[in-house]
Amino acid sequence: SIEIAPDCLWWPELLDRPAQEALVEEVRGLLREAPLFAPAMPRTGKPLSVKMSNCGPLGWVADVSGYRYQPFHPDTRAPWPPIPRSLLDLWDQLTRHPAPPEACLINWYAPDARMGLHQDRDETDLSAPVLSLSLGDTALFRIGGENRSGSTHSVRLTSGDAVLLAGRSRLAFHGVDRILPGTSTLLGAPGRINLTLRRVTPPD
Ligand code: MD3
Ligand code: FE
Repeated sequence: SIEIAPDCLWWPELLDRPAQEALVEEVRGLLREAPLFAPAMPRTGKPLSVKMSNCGPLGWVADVSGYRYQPFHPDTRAPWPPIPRSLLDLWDQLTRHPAPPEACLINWYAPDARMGLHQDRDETDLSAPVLSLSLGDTALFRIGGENRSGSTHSVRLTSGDAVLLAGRSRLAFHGVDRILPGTSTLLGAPGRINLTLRRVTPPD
C-alpha cells in the first residue's frame, strides 16, 4: 500500500476484475432490499448530489433534522440488510481491528455528483479505522489535514481501490471533487459506487 496522508493507506486496484464484479452483484442485491435514498442537508433540507444506502446493524442517514446513525432505512423503515461476508473478510484483512464494522455506507455517484470537503465525526468511536472501496468510474478524491484551511492533495480513486483511514487521518478533511465518466465499464453505465465500512460505537 501507499501512504497518501499520515496513517491513510491506499491499495490501488486491490480487487481484480472478477472480485469487483462479484462485489457489484452483492451491492445490487443489497440495493434491492435497501433502495438508494436521497440524503439532505440539516436545517436547509437541500439534497446532497450523492444517493445513499447502507448495510449492517447501523446506517448513516442525513435529513433536515441532522446527521445520525440509525438501525433502519429512512424511507422503508426496514432494518438494514447484513454486511456481506466478503466485506467483513476485507475489513479483517486490511484493518486488523479487533471488532467488526457496524455500518457500511453505500454511496452512489451519478456522473455529475460530488461530495464537498468534510470530516467524518458522527461515529462515537473515532479511534476505529474506516475502510473505503471504490467501484466503477474514477473519482478525483481530495484529502487534507485536520484543519479545513490546510493544504490538500488529490488522488484518482479507480475501480477496485481500497483506502484505509486510521490514526492521524481519521479526522482529515476529505471530499470528492468530481467523477470521471467513462473511465470504467464495471457498472455498465457511467457513475461510481463507494463503500465505507465503519465502527460507530465503542466496543463494550
Ligand atoms: C478520510 N466518502 O462517505 S471515501 C464518506 O468516495 C466519504 O464516497 C468518499 O467521504 C467517497 O464519508 C470518500 C474515502 C474516505 C472515507 C472516510 C474517511 C476518506 C476518509 C474518513 C476520514 C478521513
Ligand atoms: Fe467522508
